[in-house]
Amino acid sequence: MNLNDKINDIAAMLYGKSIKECDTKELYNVCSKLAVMNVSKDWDATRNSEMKKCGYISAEFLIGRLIYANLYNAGLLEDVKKALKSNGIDINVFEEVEDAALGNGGLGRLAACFLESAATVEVPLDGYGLRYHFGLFKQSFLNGFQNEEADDWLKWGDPFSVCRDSESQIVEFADMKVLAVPYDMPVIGYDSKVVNTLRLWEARPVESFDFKLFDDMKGVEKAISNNKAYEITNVLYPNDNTLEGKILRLRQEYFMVSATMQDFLAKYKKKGYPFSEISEHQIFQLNDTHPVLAIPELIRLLILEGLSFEEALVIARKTFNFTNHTIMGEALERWNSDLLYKYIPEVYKVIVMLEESLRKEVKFDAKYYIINNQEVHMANLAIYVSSRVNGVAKIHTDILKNDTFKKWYMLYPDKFVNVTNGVTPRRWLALNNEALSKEITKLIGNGWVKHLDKLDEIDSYANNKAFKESFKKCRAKNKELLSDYIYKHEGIRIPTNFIFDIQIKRLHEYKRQLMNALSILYIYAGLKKGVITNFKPTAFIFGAKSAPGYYMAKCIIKLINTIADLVNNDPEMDKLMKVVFVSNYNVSYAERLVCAADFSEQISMAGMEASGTGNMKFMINGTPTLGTLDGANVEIAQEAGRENNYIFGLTVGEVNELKKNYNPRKYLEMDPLLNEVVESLVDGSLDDNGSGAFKAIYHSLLDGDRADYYLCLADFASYIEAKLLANNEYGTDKYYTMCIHNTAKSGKFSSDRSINDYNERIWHLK
Ligand code: 26W
Repeated sequence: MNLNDKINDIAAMLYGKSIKECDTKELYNVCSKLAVMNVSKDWDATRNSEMKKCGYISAEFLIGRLIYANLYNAGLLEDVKKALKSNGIDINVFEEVEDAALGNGGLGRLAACFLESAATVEVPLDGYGLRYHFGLFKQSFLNGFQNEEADDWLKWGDPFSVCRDSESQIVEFADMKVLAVPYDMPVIGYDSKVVNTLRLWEARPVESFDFKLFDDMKGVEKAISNNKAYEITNVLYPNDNTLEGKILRLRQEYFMVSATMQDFLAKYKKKGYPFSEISEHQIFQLNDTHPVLAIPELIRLLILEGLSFEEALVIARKTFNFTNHTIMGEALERWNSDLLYKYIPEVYKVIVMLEESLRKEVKFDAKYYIINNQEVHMANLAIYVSSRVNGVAKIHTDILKNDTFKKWYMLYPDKFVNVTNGVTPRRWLALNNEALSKEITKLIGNGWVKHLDKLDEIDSYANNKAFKESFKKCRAKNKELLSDYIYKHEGIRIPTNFIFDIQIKRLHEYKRQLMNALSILYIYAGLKKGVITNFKPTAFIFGAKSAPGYYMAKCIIKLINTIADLVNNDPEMDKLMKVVFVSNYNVSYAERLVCAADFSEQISMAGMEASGTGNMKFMINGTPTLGTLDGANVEIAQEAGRENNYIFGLTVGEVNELKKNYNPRKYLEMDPLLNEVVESLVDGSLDDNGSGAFKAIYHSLLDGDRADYYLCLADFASYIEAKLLANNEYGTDKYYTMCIHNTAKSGKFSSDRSINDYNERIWHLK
């Protein structure tokens, strides 16, 4: 049957229409189902195969828009494009389809890249998580302040999922029982027979499922209890890097892992293997501490099966591995003991047993115990039981070993391994950068899509005139597309002959969007005074969401929007500078931004960014990094050569040294222009609508014992120097050579490599 007929059949089945009659939403559902049907045999085969598997348990899977990636990976994209075209439909209509934003930022997007890569390199890795009804909020600006709205992603339907309600589980809290209903998505790899599963659990009231369990409740009581059940998977917590010690968050975490562990054990028992052999068939990777309750939950379930605590612990120790994604104190999860005892007492009892077992084994500083100060430290629990613990970039793993978890490392040196993060080259080069992909393929064939190391073959063209010319054209084309898109969505026109200097990531003080903002004010003032000359016109582009309750981050958004107003409305700046804060930055926006960037801002205070993955996306697309020696920037500079990036600022060692005795005012005394810029926060030249936002920023920089905690002022001089050097070198022959070196040397940052590393060092599958 030809594709046209197939598509029409699906349209007829779903909507009783031909595709010509379908609207965009219907078309989207039809074409998605086509991809699912196409892989259904391989999906069955993978699901039912007897090989050892790994479950990647994560509270977040930031999968974004799946339609293009799935069609592409299934080998259907070009044919579907043609089939739609023959019906007068442009496949670009799917750009309207909203992202599934079931994650906050790096950790969630990493989980999505990992699943795609595992399917591609044929590693049996399944995802387990939560099916949030509302994903990360949609962002708009009101007077330059962030405004949040609900993200109703399901209004587009959920065509990639199937609901397997016969595999539902019941999760018990002390005060309620909840039904966990699984929705499964096939994870389609590129050119691969392995189709893994992403299983997301949805919470529903148990009542309609088993009336007897609720016999003792009536009327209103039942209604309240029903609502409480739905509440659990209603919304994704929008905090990135801050702990929310709330009961609902605890319920989410326990709900996710209890459903996952029960589901696994039920299937395992059917197969009839002994419990002692669990880790030969199934292991789990815990994505940060959010799923760590899986450990006591599995032990609890094994004890119910008749094992002793000691036997169950031996099994758990072989079954779990743990990834840490941040060293920020405020993000390390601790749960109040009373809260755990109140809502999941049986699990808490197991945690107490683990604590006793740990105390028998070692004498530690208090902060290393699982239960300390009436709180359960999830990272300590995870490290104690896990077989392997990993950081996400070399420098990050070193910090874990030598600092954050030092005593653990001394106790169990072999537990600690590094696996540097990566990103999928299908989404982050092949699909988002059509122009450059074509040129690369022309030169070296398309093997790079599956083996990104092959990009090294273009390195010898870094000085080739013709290739440089075509690289330049690709960039220009992408900038045009982005400029149009930004005009359409933000109402601001960025001339494409401007340098596109881009910082996109969650808004956080440690990521130092504020330092970038101050540098823009500094350049603005410098240009006006004529002390900065020969400046090439630049558009400073930001994209970021702030956690709704993160006051300082919200102040910084307001500041950048205010600077944008100032600069964009100044006729003197018309041919020199633009500033744009794009609204509702998300995965799909990122795809357009990373392929159009001339410089990638990765400017966190050294020691703070565990890895970063945006930095890798820019590098693969040939954009030099303007960055500190933090996270994976270190490895990026190593791979590409430091001379092909703009590296500046204090190193981790220097940061630690300086922090012993830091005086931010010193830097203002040394640089009168910087002083002027900082004073402009409070001297009335910038209007924060009477909110006090800029005064708050001013104080955070200069007052109290946390003054300029992230060293924006200490790093400022070297930042400006690097930024102006980059500006100066932009557009030259040397610049494009640098760009090509970056793409050529980016092979390491494929998440295919990360998955292979996990498999070799930790999972040992296949
Ligand atoms: C409990 C609240 C909370 C929420 C999110 C705590 C911690 C988080 C995440 C761990 C934050 C996060 O996304 N970390 C990022 O993980 C990426 C993938 O490894 C790294 O590239 C980023 O550097 C790191 O900030």
